[in-house]
Amino acid sequence: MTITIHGLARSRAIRNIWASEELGLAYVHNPLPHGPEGSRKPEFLAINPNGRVPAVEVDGMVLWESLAINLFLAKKAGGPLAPESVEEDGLMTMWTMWAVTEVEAAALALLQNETMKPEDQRDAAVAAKSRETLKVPAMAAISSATASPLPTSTSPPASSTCATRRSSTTSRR
Ligand SMILES: N[C@@H](CCC(=O)N[C@@H](CS)C(=O)NCC(=O)O)C(=O)O
Repeated sequence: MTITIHGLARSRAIRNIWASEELGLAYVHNPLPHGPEGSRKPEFLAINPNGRVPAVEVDGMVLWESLAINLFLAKKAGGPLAPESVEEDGLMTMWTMWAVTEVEAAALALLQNETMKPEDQRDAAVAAKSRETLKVPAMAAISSATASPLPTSTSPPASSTCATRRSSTTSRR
């Protein structure tokens, strides 16, 4: 399998880099910067017309949306991270959709307003509201090791933000 992952490691591309590492897949990482010099260049818009990273190319097939990419990679690679049944596939899709629709926005707002932004630009009210939003019952369920249907995992290889830019192309593995 030939995989190219476009997008800075400090972006949602980290999800695909992390998944590839967990799956033991070789990949080429193109740390494409955001904006006119990178994600909005015509060459990249031909890959992802949304102008956002990540996008991946797998054996000539193009995929974007970081979590859809991860589900694809898990299934394509097979092994312990792939679903063993339609039922398990359903659970993987359910938790993935839940993460992106119910958790991501509040988690990002909390992260930005508690750690990522310069202190004088942080909004404590937004952080507090985000923290409340994240207190959904399912969050408590996955916090409990015994109640969790999710496998334990290693730590991510790098912090995930959308903040910095790099420009070189690097090969992994
Ligand atoms: N739902 C998309 C979100 C992609 C996204 O917002 N990516 C950000 C980086 S984390 C981006 O490309 N920002 C640059 C831009 O919008 O120009 C995914 O999960 O892949």
